[in-house]
Amino acid sequence: MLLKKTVDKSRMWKKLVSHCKSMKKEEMRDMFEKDAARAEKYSINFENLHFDYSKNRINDKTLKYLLKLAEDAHLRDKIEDMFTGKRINITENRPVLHTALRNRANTPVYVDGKNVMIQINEVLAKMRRFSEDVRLGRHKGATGKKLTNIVNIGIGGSDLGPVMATAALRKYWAKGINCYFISNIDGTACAEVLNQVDPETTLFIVASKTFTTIETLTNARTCRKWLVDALGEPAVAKHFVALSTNAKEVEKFGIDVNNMFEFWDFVGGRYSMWSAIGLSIALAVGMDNFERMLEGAFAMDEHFRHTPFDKNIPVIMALLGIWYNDFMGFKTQAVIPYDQYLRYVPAYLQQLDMESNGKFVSNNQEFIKYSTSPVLFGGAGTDVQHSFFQMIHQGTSIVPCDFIIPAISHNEIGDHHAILAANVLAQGEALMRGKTVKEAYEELRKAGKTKEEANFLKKFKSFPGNRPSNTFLFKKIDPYALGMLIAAYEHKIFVQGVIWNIDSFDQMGVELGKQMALSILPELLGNAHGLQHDSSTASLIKLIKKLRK
Ligand code: G6Q
Repeated sequence: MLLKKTVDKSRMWKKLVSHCKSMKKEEMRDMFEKDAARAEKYSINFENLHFDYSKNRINDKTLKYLLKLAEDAHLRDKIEDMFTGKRINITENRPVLHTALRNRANTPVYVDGKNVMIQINEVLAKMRRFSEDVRLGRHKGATGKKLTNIVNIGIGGSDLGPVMATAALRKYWAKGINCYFISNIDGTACAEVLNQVDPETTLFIVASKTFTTIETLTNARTCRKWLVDALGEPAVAKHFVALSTNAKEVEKFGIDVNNMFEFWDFVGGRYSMWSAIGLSIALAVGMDNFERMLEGAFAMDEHFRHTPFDKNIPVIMALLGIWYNDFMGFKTQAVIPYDQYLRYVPAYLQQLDMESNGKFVSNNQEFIKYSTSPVLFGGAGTDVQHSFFQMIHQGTSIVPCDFIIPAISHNEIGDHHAILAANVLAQGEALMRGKTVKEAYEELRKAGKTKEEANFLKKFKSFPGNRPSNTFLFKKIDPYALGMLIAAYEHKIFVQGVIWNIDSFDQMGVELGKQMALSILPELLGNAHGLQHDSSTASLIKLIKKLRK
């Protein structure tokens, strides 16, 4: 179902533009003062998640218009299209079924008349068998030792999910197990991991959907050689497995297809940690915990699919993002987990959001004139309070923040968690309230400054406030909660893609650079000349070659 008019020409968009003009004058401070029930009104409780979106520059009218914008985009139908396997990735003509990977109800999902749940369940069962065999020492290395070092070789979607989730679930790792990740083509990535592990106890997982990615294959070849040099060719069968959609290339690389864990074209790279790509997670935390993560994601899927939009966490997250990005003009988004284990969540979401929605062509093949993906960044609190928070509080650009905090830490030591929680709450409140110049002056006077000193400092010490944030409060970050959290962001991104009328599931924008790298490579290796480059690139090539001589 293609929309005839671009969304920015729609009636609701125009209404939002004019509504935004009046909302720009509103202060959240006042809105909270006038309405004692604001927090309750603009919060959603779902299982162990409390989502508070009251510290946003919105009122009922804003939400009404935004919700209508979603309806006008036929969001309800589009959600069903995704869950039921319609080919919504239109440029690649593929269904988008990461939701089937965690469909714990096991209801059939059909692609070309075939119930994909059968193959999904088979791979899950194979993952269970293998991860238990390794964890219990039944699958041993070539010299009879238990495999305790797990090295995932993959990049982008075949790396970031496992990196993020294994770190997030560190507390659930089996005793004695260690996880390493090699993604970058920089030889340092390989060297640093290989320096730490022992071939006899190391399992290499080559994770690549296509099995043609130059970084992953180069790294995998280096690791394979390292292993063969130490233990001989037959060791490969015990020490290497592959996660891929491409059995032919896996075999060509020299991994037995029996040691391959399959997934399929309907799983996008950045949506693949729920598939065989999650094998390193399952090895680290055990298959039961991996499946708990799937269950959490499934719970969020069900919430997203069946809850009215005004009480629907991913839908509200998406609409707020659109409100800021397209109307208020706040084009960045920070994600700040106040949980050390979640420190890679911002990097994970950076890919998920920006690779999915960083698009400039609509599904109607038109160049888009409105703003799509935000620039997403972040890091763990409280660390980031001591780095970029200066800009978030007093900079001239406004950055809506998502704060994520568990009520209970995995490491309850003294007052650590209370201090952590006090900080996240303080940030949200400070951003919202700010501090007027008058308040700053009075505070300075109270602190004993002279009138002159206070007058000099009062503006520097003031905070504009009226800066938005959402708070995601979980009871504890367990595998289930992690699944819920990540699925909520996936669906947020989906909703935004629907409203922006873009294909959130391709990534054509990464191709040009790859193509050009392939043409520059032979020049750097010294066996090609004369390719046409701009003068800057040409002289950089020359200089690198000279410096490497
Ligand atoms: C994600 C992207 C991309 C992909 C990597 C690795 O959605 O498609 O990040 O995951 O390029 O690709 P392979 O898994 O095919 O090696």
